[in-house]
Amino acid sequence: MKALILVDLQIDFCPGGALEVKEGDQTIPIANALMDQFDVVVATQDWHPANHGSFAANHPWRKPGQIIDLNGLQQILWPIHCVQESFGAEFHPDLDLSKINKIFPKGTDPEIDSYSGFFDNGHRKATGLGDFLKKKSISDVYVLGLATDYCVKFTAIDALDLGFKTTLIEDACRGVNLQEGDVEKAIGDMKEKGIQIIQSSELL
Ligand code: VGL
Ligand code: ZN
Repeated sequence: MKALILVDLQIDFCPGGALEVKEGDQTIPIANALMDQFDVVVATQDWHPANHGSFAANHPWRKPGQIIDLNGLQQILWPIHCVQESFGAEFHPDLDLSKINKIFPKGTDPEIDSYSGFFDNGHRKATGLGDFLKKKSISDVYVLGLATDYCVKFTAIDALDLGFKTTLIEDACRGVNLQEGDVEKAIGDMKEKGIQIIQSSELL
């Protein structure tokens, strides 16, 4: 059985959003076109409380892009984004929600960030996504979404580590590229670990 994981296809990660990813919205039509091919479709949703520790604005004098120690973990500071119940935290309006079986919110604990859809960045708490996929007898997962160099990468790596045969749909992802080459490096890291990299045309 095959599952499609849609990572953070939210307004704040698309052009005009609070943490906009270049061409982030170009992933949406591909996601919609692919959903029918899967037994299970799940979506992760970055879902932060307003006092979240990853927001630069919650740390005196800090600016987005700086790195701090947040409860023992290195944390890149971000602009305020994906605040629970806010407009920017909603899924992109063109995303077809009718075919999504379950939504997994993440980043809800103000004390720790969560790039992966499976665990927080300290691997302390699970979101339930892994158990959900196992219960549905999923063997293969396909990952797409935003952002390639953060949430997509860590979601795909955790999927692989949990024993799923894991494939990244490269053209259905876009990255932040805080530093030039970050997306390329993220793809290389995933490939090296054993994640298969494909283009959506290979499925459509
Ligand atoms: C993400 C930075 C902060 C992502 C989420 O979805 O990749 N990046 N929060
Ligand atoms: Zn976030």
